Amino acid sequence: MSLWAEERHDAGLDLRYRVRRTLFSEESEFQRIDIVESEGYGKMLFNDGVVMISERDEFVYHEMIVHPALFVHPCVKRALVIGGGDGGTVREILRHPSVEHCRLVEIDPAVVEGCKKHIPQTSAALADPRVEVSIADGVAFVAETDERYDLVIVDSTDPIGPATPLFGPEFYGNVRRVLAPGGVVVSQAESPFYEAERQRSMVSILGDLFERVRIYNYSNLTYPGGLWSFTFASTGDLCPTGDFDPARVRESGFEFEYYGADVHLAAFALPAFQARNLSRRLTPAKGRG
Ligand code: AG3
Repeated sequence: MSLWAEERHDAGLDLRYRVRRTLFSEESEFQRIDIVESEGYGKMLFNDGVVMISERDEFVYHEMIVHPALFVHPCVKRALVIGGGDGGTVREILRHPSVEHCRLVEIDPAVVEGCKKHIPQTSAALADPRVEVSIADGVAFVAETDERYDLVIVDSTDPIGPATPLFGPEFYGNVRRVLAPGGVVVSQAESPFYEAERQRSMVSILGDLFERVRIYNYSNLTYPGGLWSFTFASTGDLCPTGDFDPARVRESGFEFEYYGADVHLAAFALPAFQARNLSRRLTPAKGRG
């Protein structure tokens, strides 16, 4: 008998992964959480049957959601992660020595618990003394907190269930409120193939609230279609390409699996179909950016 874990996608697509064993299954207040050991992708986390991470390719997503902003912002001291209970985003943020405090706000304790038990590759970072984990609704958190951050990362699942408000204007109004002057917000922005309309809506919501708005791409192994995006928005004039200094990446001495100075710049170059879809709302790059 063979066991499969599958992600069933709306577009008539089914992605199936052969499972060696199931490590964790829980029906939480918010969603169903499964952690499995797969045949070819290491351990995998599914929320409501949607792939969140695989050990095999999580480096792509986590490096790309974090480093472009941290290498463009002059000095991120305080970072806020909404979602991302697996800890991968926090792990990459903590590599930057300027970071003094990182708060993770995850709505579902079962995600943090399951990953702490079974996926140390990402979750070990959550034990770092610079990190504070809050089990809370990120939407309410940004509406209520007095804290201010240099960087906010919205490390969300697809716009379904508890994540839906994380794609809306009210939430981003409050994200803007918690950002320090010159602050940056980076958000999980789905697939340019499957979610063209969602990308348009995100870019337009951000465009109403932020000074600069761009979108950039990464290519991974486990999300439907492979090519996925993040939005980048800043409250000040910071341009993710024009204000990017490749020497900073080299001087960091960091070793990456995916990100790098060339990848940084290339990621903001959009395929024509995506650029056309978003053209009306994106901020032009500064200089030759
Ligand atoms: N968050 C990205 C979820 C998007 C995946 N969508 C999908 N498979 N249809 C992952 C959290 C990693 N920290």
